[in-house]
Amino acid sequence: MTLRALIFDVDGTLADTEQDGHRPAFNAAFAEAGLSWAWDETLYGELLRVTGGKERIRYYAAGHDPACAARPDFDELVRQLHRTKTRHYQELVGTGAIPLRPGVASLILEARSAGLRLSIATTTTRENVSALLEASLAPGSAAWFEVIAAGDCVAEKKPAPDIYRYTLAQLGLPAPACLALEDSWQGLTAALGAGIPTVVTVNDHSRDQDFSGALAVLPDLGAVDLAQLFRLHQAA
Ligand code: XBP
Ligand code: MG
Repeated sequence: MTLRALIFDVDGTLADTEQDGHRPAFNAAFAEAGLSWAWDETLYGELLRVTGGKERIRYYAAGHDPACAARPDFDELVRQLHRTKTRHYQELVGTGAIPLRPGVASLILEARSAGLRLSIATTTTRENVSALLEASLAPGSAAWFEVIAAGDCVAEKKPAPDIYRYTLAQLGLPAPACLALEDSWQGLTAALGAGIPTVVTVNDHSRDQDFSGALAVLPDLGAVDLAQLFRLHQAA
């Protein structure tokens, strides 16, 4: 089937946002709330197994601070921490401190020129996606993406296929007419679960994960151009 749309994951695929973006934003939110929690790089690498910021906070609290997790206002605390974390993340990303990964901008520009439809399927929030695109791709570039499926718009986060099914429904396209770009096992599993052919670009967190079923596993998007992605998609 002819390729009609690219669906990009955000964290780890468009940019290495986790260790230098999300992690310090979580830590700033914990400090602001008077919590003594601090996520170092090693711990955060382990916590990335859990997708979604609120889910990650809950998982950490259950294992490391059960007294806090048992507080009657714990649900509200998690929501408040996540709101604060999102504010810190946007401030940080808004400075342009987190560049896009190699090949990302040129692929997006090439796909736009070729008339391919562009969309996003991510676990993070829509505001975070816009902040990154506007600061690190181009002002106004969030509008280049016809569908930005983000965060809590579905019940189950990756590796569940929900966010990709939602994206397909919004695009009005069948899965084989799309190509997903992902960086993690959770993301690949979500995209394949929705039947979408997927190319993986690995990063420091994901390079040892199992990417069975991917069309290709690449170091970054600088390793391919659009014509090669079309060929990979056609061979699927
Ligand atoms: C990866 C994630 C995200 C971020 C945090 O998302 O698991 O949860 O780490 O974002 P992606 P929030 O699907 O883009 O790879 O705190 O906004 O949830
Ligand atoms: Mg990702």
